[in-house]
Amino acid sequence: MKTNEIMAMLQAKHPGESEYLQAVQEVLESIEEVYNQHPEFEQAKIVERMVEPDRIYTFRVTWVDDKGQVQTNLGYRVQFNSAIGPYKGGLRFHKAVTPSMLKFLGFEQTFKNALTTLPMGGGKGGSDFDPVGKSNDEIMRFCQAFMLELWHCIGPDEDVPAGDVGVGGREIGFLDGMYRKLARQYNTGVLTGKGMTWGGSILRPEATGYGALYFAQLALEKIGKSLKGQRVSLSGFGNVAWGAAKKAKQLGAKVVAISGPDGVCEIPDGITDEMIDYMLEMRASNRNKVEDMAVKYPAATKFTAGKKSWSVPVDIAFPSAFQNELSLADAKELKANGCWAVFEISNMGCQADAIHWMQHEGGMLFAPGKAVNAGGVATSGLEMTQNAEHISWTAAEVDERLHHIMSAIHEQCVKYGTQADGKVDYVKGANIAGFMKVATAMMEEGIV
Ligand code: 2IT
Repeated sequence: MKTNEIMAMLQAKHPGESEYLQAVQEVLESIEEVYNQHPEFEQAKIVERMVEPDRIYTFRVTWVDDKGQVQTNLGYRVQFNSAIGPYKGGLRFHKAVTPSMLKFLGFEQTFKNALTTLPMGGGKGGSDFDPVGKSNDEIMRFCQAFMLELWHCIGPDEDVPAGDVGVGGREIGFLDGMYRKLARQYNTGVLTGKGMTWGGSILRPEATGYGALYFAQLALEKIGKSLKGQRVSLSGFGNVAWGAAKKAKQLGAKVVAISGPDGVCEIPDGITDEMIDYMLEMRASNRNKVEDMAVKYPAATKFTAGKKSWSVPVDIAFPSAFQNELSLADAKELKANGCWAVFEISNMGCQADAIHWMQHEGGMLFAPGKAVNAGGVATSGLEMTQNAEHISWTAAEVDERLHHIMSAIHEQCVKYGTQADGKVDYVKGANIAGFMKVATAMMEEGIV
């Protein structure tokens, strides 16, 4: 396998699908050497099969807004790879959603889910529906219309969606309510991220952020450091940043910046529990403005329009909003201001040249989303287990399992990513470990 040959083939087949091509290129570069040590992979054309989704559903979603106007959006479900289990992955509602975006996310999800140690394949879905400025009723009507099509494509042993950007507990509620109505299945693990009274797992809302901070703690321990006393920045103020802020604070780090599409909110003395709770209200308002935090807590914060979190001096940065949100220039600015580690919680949060620079010239510690943020989908897997057993575990039980899974993911990165100088290349480690598991399953299942 030669990465450039496969990429040329993919570019010809999928012109302009930039996020998807970027995600594939990153994985192929990491695995090329290992792949070429296995002639049986080449013979079974594992890479050629793995880079294409098994299937993609595309559907029209029509709904009526509060003014009585008819609206039409596009809906998708990308079922990427089922070699190790049912398709599993979130739904993203965002105005910029395209097939390229969902294919990149489904591809990443396949390897991430493999790392969790649980039997879950990879999938992703969503819509170009823009939740910004929508009322609660509009969100409900859209979710119901979306599920009218999606329910044909999913099932507890077939494909299990969850939340992602723009889809949180409220949206999962509306989606699940409609699924129950249509499918007449009431004990379903067909969606995860459910509410606590109807089959959800305790700690699932926090899990992506908690897992990321557990992972960071393990990576820091490996080099004789800890999170205690570190100044950290997050981006966004959604579900992921919220969970990360909670755990960062519990572990003794100081969260000094969060952000939004409108700018950055600096919090020089560190985020408080009250502010962390307020992040939830900010998200539920659908205003999508981080300035609201500065308006609510003017004495403790400073809002700067048009700036990102990466302009704020910190020790450790946690991109936790959207793909490609951290550029090469941002990486250089972070480093110049004293930052020495970046843990990506968003999927593909850093641009490829930024990652390369941080790992080489910049001499920074970097760990990729598919390892760092895997605690979210892992806890979705734990929710599926609880649903299948008709029981609910306690917070302590879920947290212990999450911690155990994050340790296992970290160990796999160390196993496959340790370099000659003893340092861990977490990009290589995560990509090779995830790839080897999926490739082994595909080999054993034959040419299908
Ligand atoms: O990117 C992700 O891993 C998620 N959005 C969570 C997926 C899930 O199925 O919990």
